[in-house]
Amino acid sequence: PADRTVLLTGAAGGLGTLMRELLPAYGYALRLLDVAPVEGAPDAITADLADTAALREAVRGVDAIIHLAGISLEAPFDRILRANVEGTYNLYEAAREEGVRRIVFASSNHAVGYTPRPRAGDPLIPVDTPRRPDTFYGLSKCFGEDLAQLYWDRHGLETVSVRIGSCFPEPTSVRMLSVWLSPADAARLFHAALTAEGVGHTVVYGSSANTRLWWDLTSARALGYAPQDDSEPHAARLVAEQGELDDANPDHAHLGGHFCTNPPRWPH
Ligand code: NAI
Ligand code: 15L
Repeated sequence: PADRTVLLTGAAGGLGTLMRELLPAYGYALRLLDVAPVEGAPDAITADLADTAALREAVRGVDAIIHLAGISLEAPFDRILRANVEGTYNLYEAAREEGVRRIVFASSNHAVGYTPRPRAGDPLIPVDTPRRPDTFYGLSKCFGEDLAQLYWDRHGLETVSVRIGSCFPEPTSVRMLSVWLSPADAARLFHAALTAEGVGHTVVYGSSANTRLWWDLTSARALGYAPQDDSEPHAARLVAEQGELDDANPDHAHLGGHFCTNPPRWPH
């Protein structure tokens, strides 16, 4: 895809920074957008998702969009509404108006966060498990997935909704041993989501090939995603520090972990 220009929204964030480093190796030319300045990228577009004129210009001429921008933790409903619900709608409208063919949407495991965590011997959680958002944040990801379905059915705009687990350089908790998406696997998955044929609207979980995986990667693999990493080498250290997940601990009862009990708040 050497000639493919991709708009990366949320380029100043944690995942955006990792993808700015990793995706150019796949041949993409990245156009960057964030409401915050993007360090080391003077050409980045500084715009809020509320700015429909700026979005229209930002999406003009791109082959695809990776949509990471938004509030990534729990926040008051009005803020989630503006950034994640209206913001994602504004981006889809701009994409529709400018004829963009595909969006990769950063959904989240918190769209299904209240799903009970599988115990030993339970089947993996399928992508069509009923949505059970654990926060207003997770609810906004359910909206994004439904918006994506509408824009496919009505307008033929394709989306891969990636229910990302935890994408950080290393897993830092015992829960993350199950849900970790290594940055290198995230780049593999986004590349697969950008290049697979005929995705319509496809929902996938975004994780590495973790030994302790909780959910089913079949739909991700069907895109051509072949994860190379596994969190298990971090297990001995994390379990020694934190202990195994405890069936009596409410923080450990659901896929969403502590988002179900004491969600981390958006600091800004
Ligand atoms: P982050 O909070 O580090 O980055 C989000 C970026 O979006 C920030 O740079 C922020 O300035 C920008 N942003 C927020 N509101 C905006 C607005 N109204 N207009 C323009 N830009 C705005 O989050 P992170 O970790 O990089 O996540 C990226 C995306 O992936 C988010 O949508 C998040 O919900 C999703 N995700 C991330 C996971 C992870 O493990 N990192 C897990 C599941 C989902
Ligand atoms: C998310 O959706 C958050 O954006 C990210 O910061 C992590 O907390 C992740 O989920 C997680 O579940 O660990």
